Amino acid sequence: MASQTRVKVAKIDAPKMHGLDRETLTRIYRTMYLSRRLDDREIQLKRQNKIYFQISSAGHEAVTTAMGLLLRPGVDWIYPYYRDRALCLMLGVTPVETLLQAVGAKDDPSSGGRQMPSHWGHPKWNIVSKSSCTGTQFVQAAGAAEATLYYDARPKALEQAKKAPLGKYVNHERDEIVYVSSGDGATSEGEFWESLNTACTKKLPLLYLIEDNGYAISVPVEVQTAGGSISRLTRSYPGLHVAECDGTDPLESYAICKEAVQYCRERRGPALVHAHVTRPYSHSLSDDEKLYKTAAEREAEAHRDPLSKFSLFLVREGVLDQKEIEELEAQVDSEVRDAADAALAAEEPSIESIRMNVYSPDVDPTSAAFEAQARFHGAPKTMVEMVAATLSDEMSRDERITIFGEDVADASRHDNLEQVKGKGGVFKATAGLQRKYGPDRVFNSPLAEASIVGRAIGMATRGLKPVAEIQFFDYIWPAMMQIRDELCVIRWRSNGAFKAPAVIRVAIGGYLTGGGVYHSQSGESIFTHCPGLRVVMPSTALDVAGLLRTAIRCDDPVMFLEHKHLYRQPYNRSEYPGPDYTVPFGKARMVKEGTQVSIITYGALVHRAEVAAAQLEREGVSVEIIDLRSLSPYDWEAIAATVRKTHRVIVAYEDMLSWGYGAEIAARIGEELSMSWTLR
Ligand SMILES: Cc1ncc(C[n+]2csc(CCOP(=O)(O)OP(=O)(O)O)c2C)c(N)n1
Ligand SMILES: [Mg+2]
Repeated sequence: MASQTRVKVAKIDAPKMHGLDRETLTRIYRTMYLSRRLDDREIQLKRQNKIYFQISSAGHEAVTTAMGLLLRPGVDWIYPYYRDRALCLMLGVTPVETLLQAVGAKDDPSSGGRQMPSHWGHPKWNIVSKSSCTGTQFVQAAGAAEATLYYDARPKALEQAKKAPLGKYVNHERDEIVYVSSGDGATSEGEFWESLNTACTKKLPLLYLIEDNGYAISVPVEVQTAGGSISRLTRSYPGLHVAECDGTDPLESYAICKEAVQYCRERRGPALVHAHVTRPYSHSLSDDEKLYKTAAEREAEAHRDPLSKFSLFLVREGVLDQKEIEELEAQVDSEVRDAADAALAAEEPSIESIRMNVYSPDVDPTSAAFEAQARFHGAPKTMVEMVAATLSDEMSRDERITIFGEDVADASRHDNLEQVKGKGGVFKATAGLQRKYGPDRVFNSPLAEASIVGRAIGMATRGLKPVAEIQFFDYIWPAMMQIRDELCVIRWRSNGAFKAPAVIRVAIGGYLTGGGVYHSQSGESIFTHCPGLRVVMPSTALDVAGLLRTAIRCDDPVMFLEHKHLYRQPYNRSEYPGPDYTVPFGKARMVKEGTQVSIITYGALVHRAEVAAAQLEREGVSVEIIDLRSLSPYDWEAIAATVRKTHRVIVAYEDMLSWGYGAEIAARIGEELSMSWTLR
């Protein structure tokens, strides 16, 4: 047998094989075949109603297997999409593990049975949990690649990240790269372009693989992409290495991907590989491509099938003979049978486990650990000055903190700071931080909200502590999907394997003279609807210090709402309460005690309630005021206590009257506290 092998090795045409030996060529075919058979088995299981959905990697196996030879398992960071089964197998995910997700098993490493099949994720191999949203991965991958460069320069941040919760999954190596993939259709998402822009601007070690199967469900590529070729469109991006390959040919793919990987590893910038692949099994089992593809089209595709082409090639070139191919396939078939049996026998998650990993199991920001004594000093600060002072103290304590957004830097042209004072935010909330902590920690982003949040998610997933800014609440909407479908659910959907404890600071609210309809919006209830996200809204400078510090030190994503009308008011100022002052989430503040009527409020209405209460007191009415200050979670006990005490309640808030935040509070009071009460 050994001598036979030697004969075969001697026959291999090395340049034609791009230097790959017989063993590697066999491994390539084996993985491609294994991936296809796992898809086939899932399809069978779906038809038997044993799984609920199937989306295959068929036709994509060659380029993703080739990529798997080049990426370093557990070193490079992987943002795959659903057709990357072969890549995941190459990186170390086992056949049983891929099927555990299909059956929704408790031990599915991607999600603990919470996501649909083929939503890859595996902390051991740095495969980051993927949602169903097409395109969200691009900006997160950019954030992850920014973390690569950040850790290169700041080893202390890496040490701190390793000590934080889930620190066992924080890793970094000098020549690591980040991989992100999608289909041709997903490149139409704005996030693709936002990501490319950042990757090229910052020369990120980010490798894009676009697996172009010619269709996005039923929409052909020429309708999807101007000119029909994403590589042609992206060639003018500065510093982007762009290459195109036949993604059904593993050897051509290997050669092309190798150059791209090398380009990124050598820190020359990002690279994009545009691979032409096929999609023989329709979009998913819920789709029938015969409805929109002609028989001729489908037949032409069948001729390009990577599996049949490569097995023929291996035999023709004398790498394997027909009998060896058959033996290998029989072995894989048996492995797939065993894997399916094991997956079908696997335990399901318990019903009670559904609530696990919505929030961090390690840090409870509502706990007594966040109660602290203020140690006041210095002149009184306004709310906006307190934001800057608190950020500054936290940055000196924790090198993982990065600050970015629109206009947050003092001056992007760092040398200008010798001559100019610096901007530091349109409200000056981040003034002086770049000057003090450097342009790699405090920097301006392009004007692109989805990527501000998406990049923050990528950085936070890798252990950093981004504090990103959305300049005005009115412009948060491009980031909505990143917030709703990614930021607040990555921990839950990965069953606790990944998290994104970023802080998103947002200037919110009205009462800004001349602000008009697009500088005055509120809408906090939209975000308190999002499980996994903490939402706080301080009304005083002291609470800014306490709650912002808690936001940074906690292990959940936090939306930190800063009412811009309150930024510079004299009535809510405070001396600085010291570098360790925190306020727990979910604890209301008693603004003023009274006996006859309660006002439950927060934000800009706290002061207005105080003014109204003073007027009422003059008329002989005793008013109690509660400032919720934390909206999710909120302090139901404080609400119940004051309502039970006064038996009359006004819920005063700036958000929409109908379907607004206060409507929920009023409804709960009506439902749970039976007594006479008045609602305004
Ligand atoms: C944001 C978003 N919009 C729509 C969908 C529904 N959807 C899922 S896959 C898909 C087509 C993706 O096509 P492409 O990127 O070419 O990948 P392919 O499936 O062809 O590999 C669509 C529209 C989604 N999951 N997410
Ligand atoms: Mg496609």
